[in-house]
Amino acid sequence: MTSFRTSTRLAAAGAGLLAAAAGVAAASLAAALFTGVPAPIVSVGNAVIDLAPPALKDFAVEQFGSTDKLVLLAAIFAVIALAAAAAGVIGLRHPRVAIAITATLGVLAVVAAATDRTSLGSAPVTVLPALLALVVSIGTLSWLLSALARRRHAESAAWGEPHPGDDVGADFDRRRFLEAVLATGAVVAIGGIGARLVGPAAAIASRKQTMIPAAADTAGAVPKGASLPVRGITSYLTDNEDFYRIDTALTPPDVPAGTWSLRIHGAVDNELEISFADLLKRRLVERRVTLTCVSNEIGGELAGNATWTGVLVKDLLDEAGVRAGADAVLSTSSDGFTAGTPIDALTDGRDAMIAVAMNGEPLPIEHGFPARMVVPGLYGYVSATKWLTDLEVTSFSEFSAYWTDRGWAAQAPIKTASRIDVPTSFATVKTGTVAVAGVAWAQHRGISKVEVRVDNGTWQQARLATADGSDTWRQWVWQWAAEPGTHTLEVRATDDDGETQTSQRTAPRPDGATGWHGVAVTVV
Ligand SMILES: Nc1nc2c(c(=O)[nH]1)N[C@H]1C(S)=C(S)[C@@H](COP(=O)(O)O)O[C@H]1N2
Ligand SMILES: [Mo]
Repeated sequence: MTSFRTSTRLAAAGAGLLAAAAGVAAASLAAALFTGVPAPIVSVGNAVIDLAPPALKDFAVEQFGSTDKLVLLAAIFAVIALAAAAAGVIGLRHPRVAIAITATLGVLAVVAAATDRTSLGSAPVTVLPALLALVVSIGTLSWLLSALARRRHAESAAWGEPHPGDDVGADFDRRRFLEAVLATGAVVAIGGIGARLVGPAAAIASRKQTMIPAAADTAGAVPKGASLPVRGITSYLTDNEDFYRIDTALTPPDVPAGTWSLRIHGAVDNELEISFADLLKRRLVERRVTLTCVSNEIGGELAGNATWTGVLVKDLLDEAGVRAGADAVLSTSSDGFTAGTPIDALTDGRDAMIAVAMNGEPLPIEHGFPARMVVPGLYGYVSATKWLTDLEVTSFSEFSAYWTDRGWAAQAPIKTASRIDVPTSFATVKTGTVAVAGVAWAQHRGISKVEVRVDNGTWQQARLATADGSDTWRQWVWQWAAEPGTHTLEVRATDDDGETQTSQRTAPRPDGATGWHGVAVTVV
């Protein structure tokens, strides 16, 4: 039995890592060169997202919120790195096993690419980058391993078979191996940087050229008094950069406006196919609407308030002529995500729209460029389809949508919620008057009252900021005469129907969390 020096084993592990990196980088660059084709590593991520048990997904969203995708990608990279390094070390003795491990990773990538719901490429183009990854990583690994092995064999031949315990790899051809490493490193760098530079290139370029005409029906100015002058309170309007992001697309689909169209079909009299230019010619309305994710925990941050510009869904449905009997619209994204929305919510006079702008700019790519739905009063997963391409007028009994397939309710109006922004949990504040403040929302019903209590005492009414319609959140503030000690502060809101938030704590699944938000603070 021969053994290898640690340095040889490290070199072999490095060879494995490098070979995998070369495959991933080359494939990412190849994918970036085609519009709408995800990198294989992204397809693997999308497969994990779709296959993961709902409980794991809930956990990921709860723990990592809008950064869940980075965490997932990091985890996938870590798994590949471990397998690749192991393949390198095993390859010192068993090159065929090393190739088999690498091939297995490659085949998984090919399968993930072939079944990626987010891919917009034709079938052969979609799997091309993954096939490239397979070929490049196997080729590179064989090459690097042979560079490691060559000198060894040369020496064995010169000095005869190694004796048990000999360190045969001690003197592998460092120069040749180093050359191979450098050459592979160059491939990794060029591929990696190239893929970064190209990105969702078509959509980015298209977004730069997109001009959204002024809305015929504007939102008007934000009422004076809708923003309270309290330090640390959530700002009334959310900047695009700060807006929470939740979706199942590991990288946003690359959809240029020029090739985009919206199909409206199903139980309608006239099927419509509307280009982006045609959509912009219709009557544009501008509205402030607060979006909320059903996964938001009590006190959570998965809500944001923006000014949206778009075409009312009702106008488009009127144009198409909805037939009697339909009770739902199934919206589909270019990335395969689907949502089922009650027709009532789209036609009862609320400002449900196909949005093309967010806070005065074309939709950011991550928020649905070129077009998405926005429906006041419903959680995002049943209404706010991004990268929207298809509306089918149908019935709830006829389909199940992406998240209803995974244990979430088919219908999900937003539940009344309130949050204490300041003081933050476990903050230390000074004795005296302390502003306790935050936001409350009950979209499309409106907030009529917010109350705060200290240490389970009597409920005290907070001052509400000026209302800005019923579809947005509302800031509130209560001046607390804080006395030394540790205290708990709790908040509850009442909507315009007179319903007060229940104290009963429930988890987000299946249709939104309930319970009161509380913070513990120390007064000194
Ligand atoms: N295509 C697509 N649209 C989607 C989703 C998605 O996963 N894919 N997620 C929905 C959910 S769960 C929410 S809460 C909102 C979030 O919108 P935002 O990311 O712009 O905040 O988008 C909705 N639209
Ligand atoms: Mo969501």
